[in-house]
Amino acid sequence: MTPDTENTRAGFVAVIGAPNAGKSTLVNRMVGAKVAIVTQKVQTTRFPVRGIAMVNDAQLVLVDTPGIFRTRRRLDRAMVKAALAGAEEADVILHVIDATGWVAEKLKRPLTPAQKRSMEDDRRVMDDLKELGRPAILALNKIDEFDHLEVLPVIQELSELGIYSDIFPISASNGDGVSKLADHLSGLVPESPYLYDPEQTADLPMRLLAAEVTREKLMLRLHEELPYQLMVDTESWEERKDGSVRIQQAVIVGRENHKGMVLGKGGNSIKEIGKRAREELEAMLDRKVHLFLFVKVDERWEEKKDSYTPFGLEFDV
Ligand SMILES: Nc1nc2c(ncn2[C@@H]2O[C@H](COP(=O)(O)OP(=O)(O)OP(=O)(O)O)[C@@H](O)[C@H]2O)c(=O)[nH]1
Ligand SMILES: [Mg+2]
Repeated sequence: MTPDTENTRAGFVAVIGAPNAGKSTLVNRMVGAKVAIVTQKVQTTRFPVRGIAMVNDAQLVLVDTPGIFRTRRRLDRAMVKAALAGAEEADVILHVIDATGWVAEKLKRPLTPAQKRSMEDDRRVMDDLKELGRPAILALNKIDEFDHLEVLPVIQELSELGIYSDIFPISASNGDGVSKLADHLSGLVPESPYLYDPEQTADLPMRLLAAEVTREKLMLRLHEELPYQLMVDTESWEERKDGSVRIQQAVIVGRENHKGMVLGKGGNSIKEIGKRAREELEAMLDRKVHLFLFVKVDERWEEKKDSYTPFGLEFDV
C-alpha cells in the first residue's frame, strides 16, 4: 500500500435544503474555492455541482443541489428529482437550513414571508428525511444574523425530531462553525482511496463553470422573473498562443422583449455583466480572458431536452 492511500477516507455528501438556505455558499467555503454560484435570489443552483473538499485525511465530495420546493415547471421538477436522487445515493446527507426564521419564531418575532416560505420548505425536507429513514446531519446556517445563544432552543426542538444524528450551528458566510462541521463529516465517509485528484476542487467542465459565472452576474444584475427565464451556453472555448483564452457564450432568453432587457440601453447592461464575468473568469483561470456574449431568443428553450442533459438532469419527470 502506498502512503497515499493508507488510512484515507472518501465519500459523497449530499447538500440539500430549501432555496436560499446557503448550500452553495457552504460548499464553496468548505472547498475553499468558488465551485457554485451564489445570489440572493432563490433557485440559483439549477443542477447538482460537485465540490471537492480535503479535510484531514478525507476527501469530501460535496454535492450541491438545487433548493427543494414544490413546483410545476418542468425544469424545476427535474431539479427536485435530481436533488432527492443524489441524497439517496450519498454516504452522508447534510441538510442546510436558514436558521433566522426558526430563531425568530422561538422569540415570537414576526416572520417575513420569505422566512415563512423557507420554513415550509424546511419542514418538507424533514418529512422527506423521515420517509427516507436515514439519519442526516443538520447545519443551522446564518448564525451571524443573531445572538448565538438564541439558536439553542431551535437545536433543542429539531433534535427531538429524531432525524438528525448531529446539529451544527454555522455561518457559511463568515466561516463560524464550518471547520467543526467539516471535521465531523470527514469521520463519516468510508475508508477509501481518494475519488478525485486531491488538487481538484470541482467536478464540472470548465465550459459549464464559465457559463455559470456569467449566469450569476446576470442574476445579480437583472430583476424579478427575468433571471429564471434565461440560460447561458458556452459555445466556444479557444486557447490562444499568447496564453489567453477566447470564450464565446450565448445568453438565451425566452422572449424577444427580454432580449432588450438583458442588453440594456445602448448595450450597457450586457457590457457591465460581461465585464464582471470576465474579471471573475480571469481570476479563476489566472490568465487573460476575452469574453464574447451574444443574446439569443429561443421561445422554447425550457421545453427542450438539450437544455437539461448536459447538466445530468433527468428530463422526463
Ligand atoms: N447572513 C448570512 N447570509 C448567508 C449565509 N450563507 C449564505 N448566505 C446568503 O444567502 C443567500 C443564498 O445563498 P446561496 O448559497 O445561493 O443559497 P442556496 O441554498 O445555494 O440557494 P439555491 O441555490 O437557490 O437553492 C446569498 O445571498 C448568500 O450570500 C450566512 O451564513 N449568513
Ligand atoms: Mg445554490
